[in-house]
Amino acid sequence: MRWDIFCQIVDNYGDAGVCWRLARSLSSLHGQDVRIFCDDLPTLNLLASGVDPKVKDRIELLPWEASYNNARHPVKAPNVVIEAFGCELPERYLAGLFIAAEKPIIINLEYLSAEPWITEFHGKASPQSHGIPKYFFFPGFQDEVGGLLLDPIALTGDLSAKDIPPSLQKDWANLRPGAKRISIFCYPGAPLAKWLEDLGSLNENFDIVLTHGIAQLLNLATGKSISLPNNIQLISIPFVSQDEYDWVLAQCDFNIVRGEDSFIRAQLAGKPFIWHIYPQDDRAHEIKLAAFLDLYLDAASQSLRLDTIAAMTWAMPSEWIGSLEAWNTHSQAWRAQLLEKQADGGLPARLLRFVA
Ligand code: TRH
Repeated sequence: MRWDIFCQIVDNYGDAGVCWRLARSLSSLHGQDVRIFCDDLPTLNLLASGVDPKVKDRIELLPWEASYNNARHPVKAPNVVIEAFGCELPERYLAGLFIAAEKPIIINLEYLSAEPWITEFHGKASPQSHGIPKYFFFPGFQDEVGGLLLDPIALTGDLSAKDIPPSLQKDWANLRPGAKRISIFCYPGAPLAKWLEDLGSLNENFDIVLTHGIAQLLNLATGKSISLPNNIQLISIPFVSQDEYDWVLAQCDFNIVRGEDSFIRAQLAGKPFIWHIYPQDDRAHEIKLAAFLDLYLDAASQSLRLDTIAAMTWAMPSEWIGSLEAWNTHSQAWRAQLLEKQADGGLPARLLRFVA
């Protein structure tokens, strides 16, 4: 089938990250023809860079306007149109669909959630005055919903420590053998300086991999360059491609992640993590975090449960680090459970079955 994915970048990288991962899975795991129309092509290209041309060249990454300016458009009407995160389709593109011989199906791909209510709404029709069928599709953890975005890398776990991406070789050479590795990709507002100072009070070496922009966040928060004891080494890495960032997550002992896509990758890496959830004005994120923790910690002991909740709500590391080993074992079991529950192929495969 032919798929058109519409991606509007509201902020940050998650919108592009999810669309690219979906496009790639549909194309390379399921042989689908995919085009992405994006209002910020440079960001999308950055995430998708470094991918084997055999994979990348089969997916068309196009500017938003190409969806209605492209002369080939009327003869290449898609079978499925994805509105990622409910973005609105360009009117002129929609007008082209009205005159297409065969009408496509439109999918409103929603935000990921662990909340129970999504089981009621997943797959429901969203009738439109224009008459083209449209449905809600909710990614999630439960069996009855749209699943998780499994991609070829998650399935093979093919992220060997030896294959250091060229863009990271210089920084990776600074890592100290035996030091615990922590990567950080969070939003402004995390109490990072205090968190790192507390880590510095522990009797262990930590190498802290700061993703693009995090060092500036730290300096802004403290108003000066932060000074930390010698057991803490800060290593700033550049913004890398999505594959390279997945590799970083797999090489660290602990990851701080955020949003939606890195949150899932951290779980598939099978390592303990802090999810810095996207903050919402109405505090809806607190309910979302609690719903996830309910599922994630269902099989955990009482002490691991309390320590994980403390860590996820930014308690200082000294308060919960004693549970790290148990948390590590739990993370591996959680990864195995996720893969088992998504053995049907997860989101891309469920989307295909839904459309069929
Ligand atoms: O960037 P995010 O915070 O994205 C979002 C947006 O805020 C979005 O509006 C919101 O709806 C959503 O979160 C919930 O976090 P996320 O989802 O983890 O996306 C980041 C993407 O960037 C992910 O695909 C990984 C990728 N990435 C790289 O490719 N290279 C890098 O160096 C880093 C740090 C990330």
